[in-house]
Amino acid sequence: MYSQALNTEEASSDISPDADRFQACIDDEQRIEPNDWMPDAYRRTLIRQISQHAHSEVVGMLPEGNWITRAPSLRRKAALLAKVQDEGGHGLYLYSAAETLGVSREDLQDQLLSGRAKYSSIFNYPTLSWADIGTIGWLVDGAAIMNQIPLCRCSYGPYARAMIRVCREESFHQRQGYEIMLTLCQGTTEQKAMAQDALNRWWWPCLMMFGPPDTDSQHSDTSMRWKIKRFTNDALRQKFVDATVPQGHFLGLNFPDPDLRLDDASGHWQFGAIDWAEFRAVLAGNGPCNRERLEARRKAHADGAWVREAALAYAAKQRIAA
Ligand code: BYC
Repeated sequence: MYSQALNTEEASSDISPDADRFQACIDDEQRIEPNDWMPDAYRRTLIRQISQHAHSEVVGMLPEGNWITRAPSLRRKAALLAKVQDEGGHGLYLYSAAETLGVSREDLQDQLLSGRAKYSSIFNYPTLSWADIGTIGWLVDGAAIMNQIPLCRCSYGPYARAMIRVCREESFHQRQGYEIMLTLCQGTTEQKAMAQDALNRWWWPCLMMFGPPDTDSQHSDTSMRWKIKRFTNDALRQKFVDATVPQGHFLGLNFPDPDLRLDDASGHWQFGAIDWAEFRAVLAGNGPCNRERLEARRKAHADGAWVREAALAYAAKQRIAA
């Protein structure tokens, strides 16, 4: 919707006086807004990252949505329903932010439904028990916060502003997840075992969420220069591990990593080797649930066709009446 008014037609060479001025603005911590001049590569990088982020929020509704009807109490059901709804909302803010760069909502949706678009690797794993819902809130939303708080200072205005509200809501999601874990860990032996099993299955995929190691991250250098990213993948992964390990120990849980140990000299938790072959397999479409998630998304889109038609018919009626 915003895209019609944007200056996306102008050829924007990345080597020009404009490019120098652009980088000077970034270096000076000024925000870039939709109608400002920007290098094509900056625009493409943002469209790629914001759309992948939006798709992740939308697909991220599925593993948890799966448990709404099976939540153990009315209170848990209401909280989970609200959380999943928030994620849908995050997807919508982010699609709107991507639209300000000149890409259409229809194209973005088509990319996701056709299987051409990437979304976070984490959402290709199954949710096998109620403890998985606690673990997703605690770890997946916890990882999301670590990655997304710096995005509130991203150089592109619409993305940075969208992230402020997203982060506030993610913070609530993380707490509801941790509270589920706390309840399970203070419960029966079976409940605590369920929490441990969920941690065992989700820990490594959560570490992968931060993306490939810095040595293999093809976009990090440029994105850091443009202040889209403020920290590298490895730096954020380490911050997440340092924040999360004491939380797990407080729950009385064990991390599935025999190499995990506190390095007294640096104060950081050192962790074992991540299985990057698994990450690459998930990205190639061969994770445990890739096909199922895409099918569920396509079905939801098809089932929602009548809502879109009704909304358009209603908008047309309103225009005639006005
Ligand atoms: N999964 O050069 P790199 C959420 C791709 S939503 C899949 O380091 P970049 C939540 C990457 O796209 C979670 N692909 O890339 C929702 C690139 O491929 P292309 C999503 C991944 O962009 C609901 C290639 O690997 N969060 O948290 O500099 C409920 C090389 O990587 C992944 C965001 O999207 C992955 N995990 O850094 C709860 C946040 N990692 O495009 C929670 C915004 C990397 O060249 N995004 N790839 O084909 C970012 O911060 C950055 O895009 C990333 C990757 C850190 C993810």
